[in-house]
Amino acid sequence: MATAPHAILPLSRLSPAVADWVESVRHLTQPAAVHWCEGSESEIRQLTAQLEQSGELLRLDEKTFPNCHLARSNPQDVARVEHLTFVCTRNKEDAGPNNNWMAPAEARAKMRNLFQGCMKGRTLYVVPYCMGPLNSPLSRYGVEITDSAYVVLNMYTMTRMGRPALELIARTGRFVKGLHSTGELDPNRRFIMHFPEELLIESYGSGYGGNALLGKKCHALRIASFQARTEGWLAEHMLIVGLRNPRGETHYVAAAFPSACGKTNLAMLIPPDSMPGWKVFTVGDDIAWLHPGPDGRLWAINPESGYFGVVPGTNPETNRNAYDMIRHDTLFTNVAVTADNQPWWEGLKEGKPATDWQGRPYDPANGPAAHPNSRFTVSAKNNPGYSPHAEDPQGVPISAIVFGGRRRTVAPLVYQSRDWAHGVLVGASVASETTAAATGQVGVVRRDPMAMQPFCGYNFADYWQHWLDIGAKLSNPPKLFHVNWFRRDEQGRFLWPGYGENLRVLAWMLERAAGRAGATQTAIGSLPRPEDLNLAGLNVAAADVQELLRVDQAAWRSEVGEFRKYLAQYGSRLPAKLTEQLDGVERRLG
Ligand code: SAT
Ligand code: MN
Repeated sequence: MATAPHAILPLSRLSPAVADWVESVRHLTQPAAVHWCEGSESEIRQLTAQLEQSGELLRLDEKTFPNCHLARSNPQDVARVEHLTFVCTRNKEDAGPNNNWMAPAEARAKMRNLFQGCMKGRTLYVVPYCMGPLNSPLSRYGVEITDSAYVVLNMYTMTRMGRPALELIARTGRFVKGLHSTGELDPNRRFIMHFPEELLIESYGSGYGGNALLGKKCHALRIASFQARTEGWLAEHMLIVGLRNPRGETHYVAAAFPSACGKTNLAMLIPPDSMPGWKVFTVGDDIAWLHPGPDGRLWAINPESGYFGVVPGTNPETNRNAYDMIRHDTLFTNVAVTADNQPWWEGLKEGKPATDWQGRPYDPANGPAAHPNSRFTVSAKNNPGYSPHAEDPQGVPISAIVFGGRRRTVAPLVYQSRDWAHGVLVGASVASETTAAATGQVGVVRRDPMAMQPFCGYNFADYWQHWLDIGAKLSNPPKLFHVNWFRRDEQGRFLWPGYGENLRVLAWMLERAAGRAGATQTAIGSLPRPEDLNLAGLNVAAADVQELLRVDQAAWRSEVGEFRKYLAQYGSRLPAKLTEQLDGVERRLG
């Protein structure tokens, strides 16, 4: 336990910069009380008990789900709200066509109005946090002020939160300010504003996930991506996974997929029985901060310390580790419950729902029992596959970067880019069917470059240039790939089993990175021939494998045309190198 003399200083005296800001927010929002979060277990126990008492948290069956709770959100507040999320840079062009933009002064005035007196009768919590291991030079700090104790509990799990973080802030003086109030939970009075030039986030009117846990998407992606550009690194929407092959060598892969496309499952992959000797370690499941290292390689840390994962579909077959890790010390949001008070969700093989996610008696006529975007919040330490190197201050070296989306057609199972610059084009060209992770229509294909469409804090054209610049700095860059686990046939049947079997594709990538595996050259990049993949013990028809590895020239020509139209909106800011790469693909397609 902390014994240094300063450890007994009240938190409010550790950092004058933080204290001044808290004071000005207190003045604006007029809370009944101010609570500085220590981040201790007893504090969290107390907050939990308080929320149980008020009915905001429901304790689940203690025998089968020890120390697990359920929170039900407002039914109008179940996902990120991209149409209400803004990047407020001084110049509109710096936010780019990929962001909603508002002039900073206008946004500040609007938010001031909303925040005025909004915490009357409530407690204002001050949550100092560190994104990344506490002892890492790659970590960054923030302070979230919130009036939601539920947010505090989530931040406790998702970040290194409390006194040690505030001590680091006091020492370094640099932190991201995040002001959050649940307000009235009125979708018409809801905004998530980012001021990257001021390292400031203001969020009002939602208590849900990425809208409210400001360390996550708001800080670790939108603000951090902006900061990373000026500092020469990358903040990405990527999982980080370690793969140990039967020879005992471990390589690390970072993979970018849109929300609710299986990042958590890939990060916790269980090797199929037919691939003995492989072992998989999770470093992170959602966000990677990537830094060029002194050795010319790219090194990654996971800024988070927990998982805020999609619950439905989790079962022993899809993700054994996740299934096991959420059976204790887990906070569920918007799942259903059984008659004996166990959490329940679609995809679970046992039990049946008695009460749906809104707390109503379950009736299939009302739709799924658990909300499709219901979530678990759980510490990374609960994960049986948590990497022993996940907290290494210098991060882990990345051998391959994977981009992917959810596409019924066009994109083959896997292809490798020709080089870094072509890989930037491949990443930029990601398109994916929308999911329940954000409010709006589900299942429509949209462009989602590097899976960062909702999360890049600046103009994508500048972002692609930054990617190109980072590559130029690396003497030993990771190899870049694209995957699609979600190909279907004309009847809508998935061609690839996914989950653990995805290891076959990852294994090919690592062999490629080591210069060992074969491939065939195509217009879009290198694809494995069936004989280049380890398909031993895999139950997929040869014809399906052929189809998964086919490049449909006509479909790709139209894909390139669509992508060119999309890129046109970035105008003269678009890096010439990217257009050259696209021209190259088009030429090769003939
Ligand atoms: O709600 S979150 O933004 O945290 C989850 C997600 O969309 O990936
Ligand atoms: Mn995500």
